[in-house]
Order: sequence, then structure tokens, then C-alpha cells
Amino acid sequence: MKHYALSFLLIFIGYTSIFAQTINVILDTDIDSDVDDVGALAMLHTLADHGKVEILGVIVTSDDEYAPACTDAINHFFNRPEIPIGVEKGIPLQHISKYTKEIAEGFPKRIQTYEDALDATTLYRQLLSDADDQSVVLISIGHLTNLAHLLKSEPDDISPLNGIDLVRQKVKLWSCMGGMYPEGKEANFYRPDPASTVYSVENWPGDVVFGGWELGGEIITGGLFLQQYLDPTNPVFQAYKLYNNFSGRQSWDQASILYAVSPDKGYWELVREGHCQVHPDGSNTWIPGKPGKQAYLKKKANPTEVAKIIDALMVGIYRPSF
Ligand SMILES: [Ca+2]
Repeated sequence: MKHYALSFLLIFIGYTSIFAQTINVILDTDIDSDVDDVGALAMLHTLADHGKVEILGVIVTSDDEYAPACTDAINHFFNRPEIPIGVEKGIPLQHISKYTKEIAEGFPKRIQTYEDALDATTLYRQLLSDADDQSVVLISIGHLTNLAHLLKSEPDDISPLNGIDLVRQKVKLWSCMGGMYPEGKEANFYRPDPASTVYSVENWPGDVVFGGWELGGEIITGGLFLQQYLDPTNPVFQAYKLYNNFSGRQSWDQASILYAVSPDKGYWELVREGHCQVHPDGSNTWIPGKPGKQAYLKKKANPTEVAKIIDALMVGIYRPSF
């Protein structure tokens, strides 16, 4: 009997340790103009397949009319059709992407049109309200319009907390792809909505780690390895083919995913001394000072080695050492 009791105890410990490692992620993405958002979403699905993350929801911060359906089609492909998708409602739409329409129309999905997606602020509030305290990692890999709307949201039927208090209570980390460090001007911060960047960075009540343009620019993924490893029936294959026919692409968004899920692996150095000031035009400056709630990532590991890990996760290969 003692033997059985010990076995059950070890199984129980094994299960609890697996669950303890699961990171609850909300992804906020501008999946349209660049293809690194597709790579980032594919990474999350691989990590979800291995119990490393749970994808609570995806906020699509894009005016590309096919962006939410494209996202939904990718989620369906990876057998997670239930993942809710939110968008900013009532905005003029356009189509600029090299791949969203083709992915949306070429793969099974639930969301047929932009209008089928949920309201981003409502979804943000619902996901956070439903989550345990300090349990959510929010990863933003686009511009910050919907995040600012969340922060500015008032108490409602979903939660008695306003947006800032809801974030303070539920979110343990914001991993933000945005800005340049120690200073510069980067697209997520300045295009098309720098005011939302200023508001979000100034009012975020918790810990935030920025991954700047200079970081992902040196990490090239999505090239021949992806072409050779993936099947053409995979939407990730199709997106990278349509984008630049596997010429390789910088990995800004994937870097912020990798940090968020493996902050202790030492791929980058954390610069904690100071804070990020965003100027009205969306450019930014790191102001040196005492360590606070903000930090930015600085190159440490060889970008070629980091690229191998990201490429592996993008095609479905997972190692605990990642
Ligand atoms: Ca992006």
C-alpha cells in the first residue's frame, strides 16, 4: 500500500508541477503587414501543445479586414478553435497584408469577417476578470490602441475594477515588443497611434519588459529551415511563402514571446535601472535612474542561436531546455 501511495504522490507532484509551469498568455498582435506575428502565434501554439502556456485569448490590433479571420484560421489549424479573438470595433478597414486574405480564405475557421470578432476591450476585461490574481502574462507585438482602451476602461458588468486596477490585480508581466533602446523610433510605438503608446507606458501599473527593434533585427528566422520542415498545408508555411518566399525575416515579435515564456533562460540581459519615456511622436528614450517596474532587454546570447530556438518553436519542435 505504501508503494501505491508513493506512486500516487509522485504522479500528483508531477501534475502540479506541470500546471505550476503553465503560463496564461494574452497575445495582442497587429497580424497584417509583417509576418513575424504569424511566427509568434505559431510559437505559442507549440508551447501550448507542451503545456508550457495556455492561450487565453488573442487581441487583433489591426485594421486589416482579414486579420481576425486569419488569426482564427491559424488557431483552428493548431486545434484551438475555441480561443476568443477581439478587435477594435467601428474603425475603417483596409487590406494591406501579403498573407491574411489567403490564410483566411484557404483554411477552416469560425470567424468569417472582421465583424464576427468580439470587442477587444470587452474581451480583455472578461479574460482578466476570469483569471486568477497575478496569473496573466500579456504579450503585445503590435501597436497599443486596444491596450490603452483597456487601461482607460471603466467598471462595468464584467468587473467592478477599472482597467488599470484590473491589470494591477491580474497581470504579472507585460512583455512588450516596442521602441528602441536606449533610444530611437520604432513602428509599434509611433505608427499609427503614438498617443496610445504614451498612455499605456505611462499608466501601466505593473512590471513591463520591453523588447526593442534592435533586438529582433538580428534574429533571422522563417527561412529555408521552415520551408523544408513544414508542410504546404500549414498556414505558417503559406504565410512565410507569401511574405517573402522563405528569404528569412527578422524576429522582433518572437523575441518578446521567447522572453515572456522563458525569462530565466538568460537569452538577454535585463536593464532595470531607469524607465522608458515615450515622446508624443512615438519615439522613445530610456531615462537612467533607480530600478522600478520597467526594464528592457539587451543582447546577450548569440542571435544565431536564439534564431534556432525560435525556428524550432515555429515549426512545432519543443525542448524543455528552451
Ligand atoms: Ca507585430
